[in-house]
Amino acid sequence: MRLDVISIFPEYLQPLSLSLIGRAAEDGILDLKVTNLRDFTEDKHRKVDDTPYGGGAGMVMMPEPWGRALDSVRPAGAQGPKPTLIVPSPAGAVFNQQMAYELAEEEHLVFACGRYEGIDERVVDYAHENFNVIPVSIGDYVLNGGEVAVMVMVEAIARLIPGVIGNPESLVEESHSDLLLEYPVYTKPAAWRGREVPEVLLGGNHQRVARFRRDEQIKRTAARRPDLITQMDVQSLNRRDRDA
Ligand code: 6GU
Repeated sequence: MRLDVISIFPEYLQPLSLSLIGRAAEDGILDLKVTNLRDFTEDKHRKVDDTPYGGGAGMVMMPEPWGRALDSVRPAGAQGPKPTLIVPSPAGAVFNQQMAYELAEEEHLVFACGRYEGIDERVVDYAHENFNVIPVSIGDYVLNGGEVAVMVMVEAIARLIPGVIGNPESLVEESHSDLLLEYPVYTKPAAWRGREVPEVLLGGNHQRVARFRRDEQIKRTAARRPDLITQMDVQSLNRRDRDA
């Protein structure tokens, strides 16, 4: 997968070259490139923002540097499939595991990090000519810019790409892959500070273990994330009961 990030703070994205993601880049599974938006300014001060038309607080990112930066990633009139352009914004659709799965299938993802009060809306409009544009939020709170949100999304997406994670089986049972939260886990010692590991886990009866974990998942989800229970369809619950 090719992955481009455009930002006025490329140093913010440095951690992407560490850990599993960095290894994947070294192994050639990911082609990761961070671009400095200021490299596409043409004035002495490398200016990227200006005051908003209509007034109001803060500054708006100017269209010209963004237009040139996007053209550098995908030249206007280029042939072949459009890359997906993710525009991090608190006004976007909320990112979730389903989106991570879908984006992990893409050949080329581009992230356009806004700062200040946002990017001139005409940039997003223009970008539709060369990209599949998706404004995305990572939750209902406000960040200063898209960079931290991009780190979150890239980690969630990249780990789903074959070869990025050492043990692909760990992808199967994790929270949100099926709308139920993960069951609690325990390791040795069997008793610690007066607290014991649930007896069923010590026994080795695989069917009892599976049923115990399923029940814990449901209890935990109902207590912490009742909204997920509401989203869950009866069919998948029944399937789960039958298989347990
Ligand atoms: Cl993606 N960007 C910004 N600036 N703030 C956010 C966000 C994104 N998601 C939640 N808050």
